[in-house]
Parts: sequence; structure tokens; C-alpha cells
Amino acid sequence: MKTEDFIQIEEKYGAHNYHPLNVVINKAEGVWVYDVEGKKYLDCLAAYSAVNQGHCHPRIINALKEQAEKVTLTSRAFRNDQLPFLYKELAELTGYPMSLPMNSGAEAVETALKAARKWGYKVKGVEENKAEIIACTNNFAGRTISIVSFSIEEQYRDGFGPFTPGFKIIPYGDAEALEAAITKNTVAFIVEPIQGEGGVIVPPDGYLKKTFDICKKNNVLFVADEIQSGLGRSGKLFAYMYENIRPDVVIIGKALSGGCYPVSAVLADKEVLGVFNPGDHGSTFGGNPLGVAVARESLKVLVEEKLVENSYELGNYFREKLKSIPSKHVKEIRGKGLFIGVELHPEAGGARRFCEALMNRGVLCKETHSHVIRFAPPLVITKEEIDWAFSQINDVLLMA
Ligand code: IF1
Repeated sequence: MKTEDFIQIEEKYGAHNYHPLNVVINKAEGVWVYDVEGKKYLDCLAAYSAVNQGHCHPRIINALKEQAEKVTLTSRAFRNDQLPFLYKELAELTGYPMSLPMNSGAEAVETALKAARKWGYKVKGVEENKAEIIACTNNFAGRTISIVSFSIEEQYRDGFGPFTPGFKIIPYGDAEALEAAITKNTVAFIVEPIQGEGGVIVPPDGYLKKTFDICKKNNVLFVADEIQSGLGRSGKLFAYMYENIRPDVVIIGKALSGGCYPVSAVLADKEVLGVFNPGDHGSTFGGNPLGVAVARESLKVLVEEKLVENSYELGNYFREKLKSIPSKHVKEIRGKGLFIGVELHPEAGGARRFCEALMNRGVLCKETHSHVIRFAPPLVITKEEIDWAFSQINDVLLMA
């Protein structure tokens, strides 16, 4: 079967909620993926930062196989012998004493929102049903109805109302706007320390610290959505660490399982996650032993292979090289670690044609917001592999 044959079946039977590049992948290893015709590509998307540890990492796959042969799902009606250790290892790695496991990122965001509201009522003393949560323009936190209720992207909302009330939106990067939006009913400020879908937007220096201080002053929870920016992507374990703050709540997902299984989690202190009582919240698959075994090994790989450090060093290297390309199309190159956005001028004709040209040259990446190319390879990438990707990117950005 050729590429076209797979696409035809997919288009015929699948819901058309995506417009993927026409590459059909059937094998992957490290930073490399292979299509059904045997062509090899360097993956510069890493499944939106879920495969930070590289595709099919042998240690993670081994943990998956070993656990799959023992027990995969107990439900939380019973206990399993893996979950206690994920809790403990997450606490040791992140400094947050409590966590709550879910599956997708959106579920973890919902969990954090529920925790924040309940904290507001039970701890802060907000009047029933009055809790407000503040979010930023250009945020992306998932696709559930409550999450798209605080999106400003028309397409993510069109046709999906009525929306969940209780959210306010302020401009990203504007700390004063946060101060002005807070009321006595505000329970949380949810923010991506670097916006991914928004176009790899790095906020002004000092923004996280300022907004954190404003939250502290007003008894508002600072909730960092590190689902995409976290676990090494930004060159630090968490992107908030660039500003020496300690959010009240951190949400993680994606690379928590090295892309091998959907595992997400909410990290916080007991004051916040302690608001949940048995029966308040849960998930059939959340905390299942298969996912947990995979997550435990994924975290060990991240630390033992020094992937955070590699992201920091090679991120700087990659970004500086990209800045040297004398392309008339490029407006700005930004990012931290191996979380890099190349914003094109409006006259460049959109980012997708560059992504398609790169695909033809064996580099896979994806446009975001029509005019930004995102480069976010697995964090196991080497300097030589970056050099090779760079030569392709260089040629493509110099196209007419
Ligand atoms: C898709 C985007 C990236 C996220 C942050 C929560 C979630 C995400 C900061 C929800 C998810 C995704 C979802 C995926 C593509 C991807 C994406 F372009 F859509 F926005 F990465 F940039 N918080 N991001 O980035 O996590 O429920 O998906 O596990 O196709 O929707 P999820």
C-alpha cells in the first residue's frame, strides 16, 4: 500500500477534525520517523513535545512491556503497586508533595480548575458559585467545553456553546491587567509560562514573577500549565524556573509518559489538592499501573540522560544558527531550550508551504497560527542532527 491508499481510507471513515501533513508514519526511533514507503524524517515536532525522550525509547518501551505482562488496570477502586512510587518520585523531582494523576492534558487542566474552585470555596472562603478564574489571550489548554470556554480562538468555540461561566480573559504578557482583573472572587490565574499553540510566545522578562507576586498578594492560586513547556522542553525542568517562582499548581502531561501512553498529572501542595475527598473526582484510567510504570521510567530517562541540560544547550545552539539565516521571510526567532518558534512575515505566504518543503527534504514540523513554524525536536537530539536539520531549514527559508 502506498501513502495515498492510507490517506484515502482515513479520509473516508474518519472525522475530519485534522488537516495533517501527508506523511504516513509506521516506525520511529529516537529523533527519526519512517513513512510507509520507507522514507526517513527527522521529527522536529516530537508529537507536540510528548516524545521529549525520543520515539520508542528502549527503556520506556521495556517498562511498558514488563508492566503490560503483569497488570494494566485495576481502577482506583483497588490500589496498585506502581502508583505510590509515581507520587513519591514526582514529589522528589518537582518539590510538590502531592499529585493527582489523570490521562490527557485537558483532563489534568480540568482537574486543576476543579481544585482551584474548591480551594476557593473551602479555603479562601469565596461565596458559593461565584469563583472566577483568570486566563490569558492566545491560551491553549485543551478541547473540553470548559477549557474552550476561556479560549479566544473562534474556531475552537464555534458551534460548541453554551460555555462554562466563571472565566475572565486578560492579555498575555500584561501583569497590570492581572492586577486589574482580580476581584474578591478570583481563585486562580492559569497561565502557560511559554505559550505553545499561541506561537511559541515567550512573555516579557519578569512577567511570571510579577504575576506570581500579584497572585500571592491577593490570595489567588498561580496555576502553571506546563503540559507543553514542562519536563525539559524549555531547557529547564519547568519553564517557570526561569523566573524563580514556585507556582501553587503545576499541570503536566505529554512527555510525562515519553509519548508512550497518555499520562497527565496535577502537582500542588496539600492545601490545594487536599480539598479533594473520596468521590469528588476521578478517572477509570487515571493512575493505572501501565501508565504509571511508563511515566516512572520516562522521568528517570529525562533525568539520567540529562535531557533538560541537552535541551538548554542545544536549544541555544539551534536558535543562534537559525538567527544566522539571511531569509527575507523571517520576522522573529524566539523560544527557550528546544522550544523554538520562527515567525514569518505576512508576505511569506504562510508557514505551511515551508513545512511541506521541509517534509520533502526529510524534516517534519508543523505550522502554528498559520505564520509560525515550530521546531521542537525530541530532547535526545544531537548537535550533528541539528546541523543536518539546519541545512535543510536554511535552504527552505531561502526559497522565493
Ligand atoms: C491537538 C496545539 C500544541 C497544551 C497545553 C494543555 C493541552 C495542550 C499547553 C491539552 C495540548 C496540543 C493538543 C493537540 C496539539 C497540541 C498543540 F497546537 F493544539 F496547541 F502542542 F501546541 N495545555 N496541546 O499544549 O493536552 O488534552 O491534548 O493532552 O491536536 O489538539 P491534551
